[in-house]
Amino acid sequence: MSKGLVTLVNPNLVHPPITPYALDILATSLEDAEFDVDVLDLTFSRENWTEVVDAYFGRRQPVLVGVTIRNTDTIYPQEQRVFLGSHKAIIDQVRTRTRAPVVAGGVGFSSMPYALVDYFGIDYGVKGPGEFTLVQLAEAIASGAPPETVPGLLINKGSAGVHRVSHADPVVAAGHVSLVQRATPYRRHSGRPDRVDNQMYFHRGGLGNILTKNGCTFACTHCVEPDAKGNRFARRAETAVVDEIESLLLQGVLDLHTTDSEFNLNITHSKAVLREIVRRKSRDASSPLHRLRLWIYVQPAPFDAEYAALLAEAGCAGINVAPDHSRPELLDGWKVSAGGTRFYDFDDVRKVCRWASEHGMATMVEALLGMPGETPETMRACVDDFQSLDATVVGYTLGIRVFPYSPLGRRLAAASAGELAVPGLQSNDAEEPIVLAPLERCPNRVSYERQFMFDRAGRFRPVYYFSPALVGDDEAGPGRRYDHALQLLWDCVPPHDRLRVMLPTRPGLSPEDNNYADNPFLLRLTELGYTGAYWSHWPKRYEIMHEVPARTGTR
Ligand code: B12
Ligand code: SF4
Repeated sequence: MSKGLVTLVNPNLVHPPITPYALDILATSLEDAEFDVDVLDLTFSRENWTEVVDAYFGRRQPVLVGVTIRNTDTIYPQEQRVFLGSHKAIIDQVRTRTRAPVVAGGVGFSSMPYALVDYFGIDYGVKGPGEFTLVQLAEAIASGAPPETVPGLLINKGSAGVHRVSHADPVVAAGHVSLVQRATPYRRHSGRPDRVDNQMYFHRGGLGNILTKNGCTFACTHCVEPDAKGNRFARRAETAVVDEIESLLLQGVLDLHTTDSEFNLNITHSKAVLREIVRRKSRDASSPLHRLRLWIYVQPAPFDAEYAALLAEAGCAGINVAPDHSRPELLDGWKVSAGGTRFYDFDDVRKVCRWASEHGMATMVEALLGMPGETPETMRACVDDFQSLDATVVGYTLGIRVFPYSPLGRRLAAASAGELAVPGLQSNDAEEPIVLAPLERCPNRVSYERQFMFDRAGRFRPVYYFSPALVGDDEAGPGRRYDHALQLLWDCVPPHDRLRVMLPTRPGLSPEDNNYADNPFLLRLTELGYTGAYWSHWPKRYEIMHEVPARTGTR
């Protein structure tokens, strides 16, 4: 007999749509624990989500509602669009239709969980992997046990604030390994109204997704992931991963993007997953794995010739590598292991591109410009180095989103000390100088986290960092801070090489845009039936934008 119904809501209204993988994982664990589960996916109801919410809760009353918050905002410096307002509107609507408690989780949520439990006015939150904690919460609710019995749970105590039930073991609290279901495949579905429709996402977004491990043991200065996901690798059994890949392929989801923080860290496990794919392919000529096109996120190291060959044999179509920069003086102390040691140099990037090209795999290489210490000279040098790579596409981002628990966020809050407007702190919507207080000077975590997203009046004002040495003398307000550097960057890239380059833009500078959220080129791609990582089609963007939608199949 079922222990009760749990409803899982996806409030992500951004297109092209991205499969809310988390809900498949959570649904698998809840089902295994004998709960009924409904997924209420609002991504394809952007225009009429209110009616969809009302109709659903008119029909079904759960014991618990779970909401996944994948992104807080675009983290795109020239746009700085925040999604929290629409998420809150959806949560508010849900709460008018049911008295069931509401719990939120997700990677975006986990980057500022106390502030978001408070802002959404919800009952509970889960930072990091949720599959075991959510089941424990549902069990507690079903059996009438107090939520304080659920380790790791954030509880909203109203005027007494948001509190977290501590884990007995601090390693579990930060590493999250034992909170990840690693043994068996997550159940993926298509065409079921009460589950994530994986095939629909593939047809409308061109990609499916697969997780091989959770977390990251590194400590790169700008990155939220070790804190938000877990600072240890929770490696899934490779047979479970490949079973799940087969299940998606049999549903017609042929392009899969890894959702690991980085697929090549830890490389031994990554090779084990690839070997399992290769083993099954070579054993069975009719295996669905022969149709796999895999798209991966990696760091420049570790990477070797054997790895490149395995990737190609397994069906990897494209590699997205994020070296951030080429200059050692900027990478030192920026891209680092937990011990503070840099783990690659620019030569490693050249090797990745060379090996990929030898095996016919596409590459996207990403630079992150504007970090502390960046000057027009280091930026020019970085562009020259990146343009010299044998890469399919090179992408540049100008400016860095600052989160409460990234090393950069903590460092800037310490420097600001609740008093100083540290040079480089920026937000397009700032109406006053940005001052950040470190955690120990804040009355609680809600107020520490809030200052990275809201101003003192409660308006959205996401905080970014942009090296002051890149700003022109005639800056005309916070939203125009990037103008000089944008122009310089565009001037650095020779026109004959622009086709393969993704440059940031501001309105009026170019019709191009490398922001994934509601990007006209990406929407066009999926309308035309293109699949795979969007960047792989970037060099053909002008032809594609003029193409007539003639087919319904995929390409
Ligand atoms: C792969 C990836 C992409 C790929 C996705 C490909 C695909 N088809 O899936 C691409 C390149 C397309 C992409 C695009 C974008 N991405 Co992205 N992406 C990722 C990445 C690496 C994996 C996301 C993922 O699926 N993880 C696996 C799932 C299973 O994990 P999860 O969602 O965290 O779920 C677990 C827990 O969080 C928890 N949980 C989740 N929901 C819930 C709900 C409840 C109730 C509970 C209890 C628990 C819970 O349990 C789950 C299972 O353990 C993450 C970083 C990361 N390591 O997670 C960034 C990340 C999520 N992306 C990010 C961003 C900003 C974007 C874009 C907005 C960028 C842009 N401007 O274009 C777009 C969003 C587009 C959209 N439509 O939503 C940011 C979000 C930051 C933030 N604070 O908002 C991240 C964190 C990257 C970063 N370091 O900044 N992305
Ligand atoms: S950027 Fe660094 S810390 Fe972040 S996921 Fe990648 S390797 Fe880990």
